[in-house]
Amino acid sequence: MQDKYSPAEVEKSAHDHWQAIDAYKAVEHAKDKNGNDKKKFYACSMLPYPSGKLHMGHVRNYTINDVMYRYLRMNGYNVLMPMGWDAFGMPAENAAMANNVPPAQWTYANIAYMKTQMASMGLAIDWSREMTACKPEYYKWNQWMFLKMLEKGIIYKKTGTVNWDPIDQTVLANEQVIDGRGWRSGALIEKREIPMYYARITDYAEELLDHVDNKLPGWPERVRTMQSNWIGKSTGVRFAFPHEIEEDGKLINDGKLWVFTTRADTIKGVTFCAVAPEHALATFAAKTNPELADFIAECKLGSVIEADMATMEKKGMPTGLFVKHPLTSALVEVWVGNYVLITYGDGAVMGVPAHDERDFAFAQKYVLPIHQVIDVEGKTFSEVSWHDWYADKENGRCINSGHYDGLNHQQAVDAIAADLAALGLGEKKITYRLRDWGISRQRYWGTPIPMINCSACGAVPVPEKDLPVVLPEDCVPDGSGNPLNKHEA
Ligand code: ANZ
Repeated sequence: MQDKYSPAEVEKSAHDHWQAIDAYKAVEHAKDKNGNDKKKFYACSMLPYPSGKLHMGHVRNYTINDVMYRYLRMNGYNVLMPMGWDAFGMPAENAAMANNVPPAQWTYANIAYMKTQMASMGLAIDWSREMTACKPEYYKWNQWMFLKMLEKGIIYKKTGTVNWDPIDQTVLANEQVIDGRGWRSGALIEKREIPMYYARITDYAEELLDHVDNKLPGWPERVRTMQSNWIGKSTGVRFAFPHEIEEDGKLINDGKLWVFTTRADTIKGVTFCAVAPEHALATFAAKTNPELADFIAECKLGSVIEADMATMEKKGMPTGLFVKHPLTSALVEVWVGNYVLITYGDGAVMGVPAHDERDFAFAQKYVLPIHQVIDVEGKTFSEVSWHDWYADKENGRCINSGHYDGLNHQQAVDAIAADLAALGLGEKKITYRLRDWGISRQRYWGTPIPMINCSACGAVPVPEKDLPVVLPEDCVPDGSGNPLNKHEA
């Protein structure tokens, strides 16, 4: 027994011994002393991103699982602790640019170094079960799953909006856009529509919500709330303002301007409609209105981040186009509003400035009429400043709304939805904030999408037997364009 603990000696000899006997190699059927299969336990930690060096968060994380491993093993379990590297992604591209080396080289060097650090901790890892996300033998299975999901229609292609840097000719991540400019070029960022692959996660919105509400025992309330806000279920009415706006002899969107509202009870308070800058009516009006075209272009320069859009100054311009109110047939002017998102609902809203705070700000700025249709007993309405109670669903009653007068929120929504349905112009609808997940990031250092873009027959899935589609590892991104486009092979 030594009287002083010398980690360099003691730990080294223990590690050497464990290595010599392959102490942490997991076997599939370990037996107890009676010859029965031991109970299995899979102790997989979060796999690290190979950023360069382990940090103390890693040390804590892996120590916890290491302790659990040893405890369970001493209690007769057959334990498996694998390890792996979450090795694709943008930091490797950034490091590659800074050091002028391929991301692959930087990544593999980091993995080698971090592995020596893990080894020096003596973690009970079965290194024969190591995986590295940027290696073809691993991402082959990403590609295989992609093809399976494509086959099932869970993965599909459509145009999506991205941040486009016009100088560097590249797609930027949200965090690479600083005050509307590219982090490297300083260029004003454009929103650009490009074809991308998406996973249809919105098909699972209700199931996800059910899990958040009922099947996450023990999860903190805060996490549940965040999850359900992210899914963002919204119950309302989708309806159309009919119109006769034609382009090349054809009615635009079949002569209907669709909107989604959670406040159908305020339908008689509509004093304008607002569409997103990307909406078909906006595009059409801009063709003959250069000022509007400039405004739309300016809107497209802005952020694609929803939180930014919520707080920015409300701006708009009239299109000169009119639609008809579905219940009164009154003409309603269509505006383009920078606060209307093309990606939510139908990319258009009915403007009810008396009862919606954004519409109120908009109407004040552009001197549009404000028409009160909800009254709360004991409150006095004002057209000059906004009050929270204007949107009160609990205590509000319809006024100035013809035969809906006196109804409360739910009664009015039901009656109005029924009347719109009878006209064939609307119905109750559930909308989710959750968006389908864009899985092609248009960058280099990631799993290649296993599709062949054939000039004759379009996008064709790579046959399963030809997987993996291998990513070249010798590209050095320089920040301009995608390095794969410049790769000869
Ligand atoms: C008229 C109205 C009157 C509204 C009122 C609210 C209060 P959530 O709860 O998030 O679903 N909206 C609909 N589509 C939009 C889009 N593409 N971009 C921006 N806003 C949009 O919110 C639904 C409400 O958000 C809808 O109800 C609509 O404004 C607006 F007193 O319609 B509301």
